Parts: sequence; C-alpha cells; structure tokens
Amino acid sequence: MRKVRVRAIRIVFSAPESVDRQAELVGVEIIIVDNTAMEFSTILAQACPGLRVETDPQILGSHGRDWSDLPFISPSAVVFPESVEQVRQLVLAAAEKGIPLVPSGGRTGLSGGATCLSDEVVVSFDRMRKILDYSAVDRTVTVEPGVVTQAVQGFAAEKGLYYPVSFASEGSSQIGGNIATNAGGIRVVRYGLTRERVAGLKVVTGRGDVLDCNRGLVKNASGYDLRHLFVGSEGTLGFIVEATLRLIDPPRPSRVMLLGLESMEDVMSCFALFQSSLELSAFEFFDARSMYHVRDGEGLPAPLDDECPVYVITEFDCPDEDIEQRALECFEKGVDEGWLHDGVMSQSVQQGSELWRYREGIAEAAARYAPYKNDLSVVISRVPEFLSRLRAEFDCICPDYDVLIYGHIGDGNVHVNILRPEGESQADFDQRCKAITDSVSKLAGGMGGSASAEHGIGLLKAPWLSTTRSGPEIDMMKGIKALFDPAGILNPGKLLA
Ligand code: 2HG
Ligand code: ZN
Repeated sequence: MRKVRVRAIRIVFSAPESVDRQAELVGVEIIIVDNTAMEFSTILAQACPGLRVETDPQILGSHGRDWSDLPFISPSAVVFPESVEQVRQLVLAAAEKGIPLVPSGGRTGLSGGATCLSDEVVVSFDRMRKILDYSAVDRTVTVEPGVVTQAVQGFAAEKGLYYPVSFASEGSSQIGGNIATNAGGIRVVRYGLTRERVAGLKVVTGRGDVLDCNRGLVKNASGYDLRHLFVGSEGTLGFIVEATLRLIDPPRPSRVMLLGLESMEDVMSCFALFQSSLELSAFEFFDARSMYHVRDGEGLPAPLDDECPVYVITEFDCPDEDIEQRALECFEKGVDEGWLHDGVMSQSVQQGSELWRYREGIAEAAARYAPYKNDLSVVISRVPEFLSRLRAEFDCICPDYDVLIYGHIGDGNVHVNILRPEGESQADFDQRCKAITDSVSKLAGGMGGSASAEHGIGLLKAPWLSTTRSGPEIDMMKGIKALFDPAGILNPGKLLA
C-alpha cells in the first residue's frame, strides 16, 4: 500500500438558484502530496538559492491548469524564477533529478499545454515581467517572458508604434506563452502570427544551455535559424527567458463593417473583392448559431434587419472619404451581384468597438456551456468546401448538437464550439466529442489542413497530431526534442505524447 499525504480537500457546491433551493454538491477535489512530490520542491529549493518555491494549495490550484477545462491535477510545487540564471539552475537540477517541469504564462491556452498531468513542478514566469530594452532605430523591444501581451501593445503605443498581435485574452496572456504557441488572433490576415514579430529569443534548453538566437538581426544567413524552432514548441524544447519583438508603424484610421451573407461561397466572393479593393486588417466570420449565442450572452441588439446564415466582420484602413466611398462601392457591388444581403459600417471608433463585440464575445458567450472546442485550418480558398463537408459530417454524427462555427476566415482558421445538450452526461458528451475531433481532424488533414490552427496541440489534441504531420515529420520532431531535452523533463506529455 502507498501512503499519501493530503494537502487540501476542496468541496465545491453550486450556487442555489433561489433562496428556497439547496446548494448541490458539484465536486470534491483532493490535493495529494506524496513523498516524491515533497522531494521535488525541496530539491529545487536547495539547488537554486533564492528561488521562490510555493506549495500553497491556492497557488497550486491557480497555476496548475489553463483555460482548457481539463480535470485538475495538482502540481507538487510552483516555482517563480526571477532571472535567466535561476531558470538555468532549476532546469539543470530538474534534468539531473528527473523532475518534470510545466511552463506557465498567463494560462489562457485552450489545449491543455499548461496543465499538469501528475505531480510536475510548474515554472511560472509571473516574476519575470520587465521590459528590458527598446531601440527606436531597430524598432524592437526586448522583454522578459512574463510581460503581458497588452503591456507590449501599450509600450509600443507610447513610442508611437504598434504591436499588432491581438486576441481576446491579450489582457492576461504573456509573451512567453504567445511565442511558445505562436499565437494568432484577429490581425493575422495583415500582420501574420507571433512568429513574424520575433526578432530574437533567449532560451534555456532542457540541457541547461542558454541560447541567444538571432539577437534582433534583420539579416542573418548563418545556418539554421533555431529561433523558429522554439516558436510554437509549446515549452517542450526550452523555456523562453527573453524575447526581442519587432514593432511597426501604427495603423491608419479604420472602419469596421458587419455584413450578412447567405453562404460561405458568398463569404469568399466578399473576401476576394474587399481584399483587392481595401487594406484589410481583419476579416472574420461567424454563423447564425454564434450570432444567436453572442446576442443572448452579451445582451446585444440585432445588428441587421434580417437574420442571415453567415456574418462577416471586416476592418480596413479608411483614412479619407475616397476610401470610404470605395468601401461603399464594394458593398453595393455585393448587393447588386446578389451575394451580399445587408450590412452596417461604423462611423466612429466607438461604433467600431461595438460591432467587434459580435465577434469577440462569441467564445465568452459559449464558455457558459463549457463547450468542446476544435480549432482547424485549411488554405483559405478551401474553407467553403471544408465547412460544407464538416457540416455534412455533423448532420450524420451529431445532428442533436448545438454547434457554433466562427473564426478568422481571412487566414483559413475555423473554430468549432460544440455545446453539451442538457440531457447528455459529461462522460457521453466527451466520448462523442472525441469521435468528432477524430473525424474533423482527419477531414482537415485530408484536405492538407491542420488539426490545430492557433491554439496548439498541447494535451488535448496530441492524439491527432498525425492527422496533420506525417510519420517522418513526427520522427524528426521527436529527434529534435531528444536533442534539446535529453532528460525529457520539459512539458512532458504535451505535443509529442
Ligand atoms: C477566438 O478566435 C479565439 O475567438 C477563441 O481563438 C476560439 O474559443 C475558441 O474556440
Ligand atoms: Zn481564434
């Protein structure tokens, strides 16, 4: 028999719907500390003088998981390094003793990349939040990994520049996590993903080496660009301890249009015309179910007179009346040609933000139902075919499910949120959703697409990596992992399960 020590028991009750109803027991969470786990924190505390090591149940609870709704498994400790040297020391000690480490940024990921699987030690970058350097000539800012995305955007704005990576969780996500997952968002259609912004990376590998990759250079034709291996590596090769990010000119004044259309083919006609006539900075779509839920969740009025099967939100530079006129001509052409049903255009920054709520509020509105998520991509031109095959599949395997389909159509990224019907148990729902993931991942893979467009593979999508990557590719990835992390201590079980 194995003796364990219980550190905490959390009993969770639902809030009663009214005063005469009783609260119901929702769950019991037992945080167990076994001897090995206690050793982990002691070993690291001894090996890294000055390192903050936390075993407080509340901190274990907050730092041991991300937004992916996976069952909580407590880490044995959370450590908070404050310098590159401390990260190096702790990786060396962990490699020597075989202590698994899970990197933790803002924990806003949706694929379980920052959740714990067993009694790992979480490495939080909350105490590495400094902006280290800025160069007006190079137009770069160098930051520690725990700097929040919005802080980089704000810093750039103070300097009269722009950091264009933007997404709903930018207020809490951290730069290290953005880079480790190659975060995308709503401006990819014009500015690309986080990868495009990374001019230099300092990384501590699983061997304890500190690599200073590319050092902000624009030109560097000196062989393999290791920097790009770490972008999107989900903390499996090394920990990002410093990043140099490229800033750009701020965007010109813009307008936002919300459009109602009949079909995805129409969305493509719209994209082709708008893209060739205007400087787009976003081109997003969502279906009627998404519109229903976002209006319900956010209490929003109907933006158009009629309901439509599909909606587009697009933002484009509009510095003068000529461009405004051109945008209106695009709109009229769409109506004349019969692929555009209705639409509205913002007349102020405030109105633009109000229109964006119809798109940006969808994930939050769906979150009330703890949806099962898929995040898929195909090349842009194949999105209509992909979605019609996906819907045909859903009609077959889950006609009873409420499914929200939305995303970043300007870069071929489709988000699928499936809501659990009231009568179905969580276990049955999870099982059916796994079968759905299997089928949609194969569908995307078969069309040359990806089972994870921007949320990462993490833990949740690891079984489907092979729908997107070939056997030889995965073998190469495993070889690279073994080279950078020979002891296999960096985020084990994620990405390459
Ligand atoms: C978005 O585009 C986010 O709104 C979240 O990437 C998508 O929650 C989702 O499925
Ligand atoms: Zn997205």
